[in-house]
Amino acid sequence: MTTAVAAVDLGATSGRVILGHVSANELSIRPVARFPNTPVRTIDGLHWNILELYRSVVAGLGAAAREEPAIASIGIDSWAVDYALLRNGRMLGVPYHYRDERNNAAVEAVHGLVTPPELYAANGLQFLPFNSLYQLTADRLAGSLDAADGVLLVPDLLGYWLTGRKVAERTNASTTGLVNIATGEWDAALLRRLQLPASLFPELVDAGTRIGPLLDDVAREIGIDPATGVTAVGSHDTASAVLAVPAQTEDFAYISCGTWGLVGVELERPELSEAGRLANFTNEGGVDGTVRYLHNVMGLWLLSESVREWERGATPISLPALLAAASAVTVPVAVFDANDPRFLTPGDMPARIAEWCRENGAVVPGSQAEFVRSIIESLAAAFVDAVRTASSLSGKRVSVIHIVGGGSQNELLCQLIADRSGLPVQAGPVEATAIGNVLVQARAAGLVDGSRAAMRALVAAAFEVRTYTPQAL
Ligand code: ADP
Ligand code: LRH
Repeated sequence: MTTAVAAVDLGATSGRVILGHVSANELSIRPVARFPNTPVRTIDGLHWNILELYRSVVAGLGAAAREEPAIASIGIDSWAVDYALLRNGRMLGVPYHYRDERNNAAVEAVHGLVTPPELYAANGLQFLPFNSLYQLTADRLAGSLDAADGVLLVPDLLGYWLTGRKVAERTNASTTGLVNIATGEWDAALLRRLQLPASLFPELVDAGTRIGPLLDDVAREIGIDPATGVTAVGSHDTASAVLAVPAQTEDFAYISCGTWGLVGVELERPELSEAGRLANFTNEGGVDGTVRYLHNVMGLWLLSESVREWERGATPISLPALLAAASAVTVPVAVFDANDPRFLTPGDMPARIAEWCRENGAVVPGSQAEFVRSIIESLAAAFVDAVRTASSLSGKRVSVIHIVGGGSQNELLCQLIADRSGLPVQAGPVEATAIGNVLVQARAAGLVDGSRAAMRALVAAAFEVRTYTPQAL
């Protein structure tokens, strides 16, 4: 029997296809394809290049099949909230990027129909202006829903194109704001109040469900046995990442750190207090019915968007060199509010940071190195604040902070989190999301023991995790 599965993991900045090998005491991953995920701005806004992503996924699966002809299954995860509209199975238009600015009017329209406290009681979600319910309302107001008879979130859309079967995987569906926090089903009453047709939304399935075999044409294009199935994984990337946190204790907080910093704790039941709502903490669906009680911190988007600005018309910047220069900065730098909404949309991030500093009486960073230092200090402060708030709101003790994802390679960031929190920080694995994707498939294929603790022990044994010990500030 094969022990191989293929994980497709699409982040907001890049995507990869990874081969995972799993047995009771072995877990290894091998990246077989990496590709950029570059959004496209047109006259009608900011979009994902979804066809290019699909082409890259199919090509990447082809590379996986050449290395490992017998793959037990394929799983797909991506960033949350974004979707395609469909009619008779055909995609209508090009999916919007959640950083598109069309949601502002929709937020007001939604809150005119259902107040924020009512929304929180129904869906348990933090307010993010791009939660799918606002985007769908923007579509409704633009008349775009009139022609639609279906909605699929990005991983479900790609799964549909691979298999012909339309479903909504629950962890990602929870980020729409339209799944009821108590029942785990589409919230019919909320949909009615928001004037969104319930018929748009497909059957909800749990991570681990087999979606179906590949379509014959697709299997031929990939070069793989058409019986190879697509399995629903924690298709919200953050759900997969949290599953693969190599925690050896119950008392952990996590930071899933890439484009975003998703900071929180894992709970067995939702935490729906008014204090949590006001602190903008979310109850997103985790694998196995767990709750990801977390807050979205702006994340390394602040850094990547600054680098994009500095590289405009100039030579490319080396990230390791920039981070080394930031580590060497000795002057005190501004700690700005990384959660400020002005940082959400694409644009000149250093200018926005400088603007924040001027408005708040802080010293504007004087060089690229100082800007980067200021960004990393500010992220560390926001992360530690979110860990403390998650712990106090949920009552969950935290004795260690795990950081996973691309940001776990940022040594300065990891050390500053340890220093500011006074807690040990365990960094890695970088590819936690793909690993969580692999693990759910491996469990569904019977390759690995079912408990989350057993899966996390496997991750801890298989991947290097670096410990940062708090130093006095
Ligand atoms: P996403 O899944 O959101 O696309 P990733 O988890 O891939 O994000 O993380 C991407 C981030 O990781 C980059 O924005 C960058 O800041 C950070 N990163 C990548 N490589 C390195 C590195 N060698 N050292 C430090 N940070 C890195
Ligand atoms: C991280 C992420 C996050 C969402 C955002 C849209 O990639 O999925 O959890 O809030 O993208």
